[in-house]
Amino acid sequence: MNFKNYSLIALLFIISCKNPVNKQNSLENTKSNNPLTYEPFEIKSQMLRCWNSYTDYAWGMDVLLPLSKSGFNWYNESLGISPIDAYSTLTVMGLDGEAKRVENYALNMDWDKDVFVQVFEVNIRILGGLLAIYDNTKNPEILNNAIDFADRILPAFDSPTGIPYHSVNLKTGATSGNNGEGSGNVVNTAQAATYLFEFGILSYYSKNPKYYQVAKKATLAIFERKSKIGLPGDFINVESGEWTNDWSYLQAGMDSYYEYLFKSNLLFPDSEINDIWNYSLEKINQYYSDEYEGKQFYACVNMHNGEIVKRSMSLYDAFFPAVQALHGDLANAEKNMATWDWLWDKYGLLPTRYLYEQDKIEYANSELNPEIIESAYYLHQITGNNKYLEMIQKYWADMKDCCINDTAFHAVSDVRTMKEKDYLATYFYAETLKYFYLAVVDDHIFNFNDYIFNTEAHPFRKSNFNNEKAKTYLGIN
Ligand code: DMJ
Repeated sequence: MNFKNYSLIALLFIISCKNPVNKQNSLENTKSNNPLTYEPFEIKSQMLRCWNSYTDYAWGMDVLLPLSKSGFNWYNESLGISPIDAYSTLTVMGLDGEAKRVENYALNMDWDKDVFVQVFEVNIRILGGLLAIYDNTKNPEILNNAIDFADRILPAFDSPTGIPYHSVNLKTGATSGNNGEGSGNVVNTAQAATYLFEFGILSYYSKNPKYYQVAKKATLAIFERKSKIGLPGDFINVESGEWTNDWSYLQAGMDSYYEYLFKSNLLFPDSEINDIWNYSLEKINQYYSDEYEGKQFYACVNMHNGEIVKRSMSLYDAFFPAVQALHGDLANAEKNMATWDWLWDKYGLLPTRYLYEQDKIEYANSELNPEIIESAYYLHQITGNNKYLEMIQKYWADMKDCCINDTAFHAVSDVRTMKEKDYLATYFYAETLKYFYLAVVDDHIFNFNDYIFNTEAHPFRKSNFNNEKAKTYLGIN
């Protein structure tokens, strides 16, 4: 089938499913009017439609603004974040012409840019994306490009603690910034220590341990500063190593620190990191776990005494059932997933933050985030239970109801009113559509068991990495 036909089908599809429903205050209304089944082709045609809109209205820019039909850059100059993030989804879906265009685009990208970039964000999206291109193509110029990019963010780690500064200038290597929490050079724990996975892959492919070692130093710097009861805090000064806040949780700000303690080990076994992961998981279950009114939640606690300081959940922590399931803790994964599905059903999307003790939304926006779909996908793959596939089908139907438009999809500024927001996050290409697609494709097209995903859903084939070589290339003792 050629692309004109794809476009026609996509257009007919949009016309047939565009049926905005105001879900406010009505549980009945959370039932979608869209059919609760879909085929891989539907997601692929949506990916192509959204991709074509990006190339039509925002090509070369970081983000598509789908309502104003324009583009937006994170900084003064574009880093091409949407295409680089989209690459692995384009290849997984067999959109090879589009993927080749991104490969060429990335090859021509000159990272010598006088811009301060957020180290965490560009690591998971750009370095992760470039490594996914290399993993797929084995094009040595792409690897050189990834090395060049990584070498430009490496000066961020040159702090007294080894924890990276919030931002680094790609041209000069100057560092800057804090994230608004306290004064000085402060980062959250995820920004401090979400590097083992990408830096490990780069060390493997470049045969240069320096990247993994820098990432490991930052991770150890967080772990070694845990409290007496074994919990890290959520914000830290990268120069003094002092915690600037004493909360501890699974939510945005700490989420991917935990995710990478676990996942990096699945590609590159490192007993020291594995021990830290097992220790941390025990503390998560001991202190964050909060069975409240018959449901499994994970609360915010004080890092020093473990007491609950806030009963809240952010949509980002919906990644955790996936980690629990992959780790083999199906009992907790399934209980946790049920809670997320319950929250989804209240609104027909997840609000950014919800206070479960008060049954109240704290932040009502929702930006087409992938985590709940990711967890249902892992659980469906691992348990084979069709209820998880049905959840994913419901999430897709609901997302179409609230967020589809004539260009692509859009975020919402309030899940109670579904007020439109003119933004399409780069992870919608990298993650959200990928998980919807993978949930329904045959195993012979993509076998879940063969891959480990980075936190931005870039899949890396396990068989590409040999444990013995990894020890040498990453410098693992
Ligand atoms: C993604 O950019 C990554 O998954 C990150 O770790 C946190 N969540 C966003 C999408 O919600």
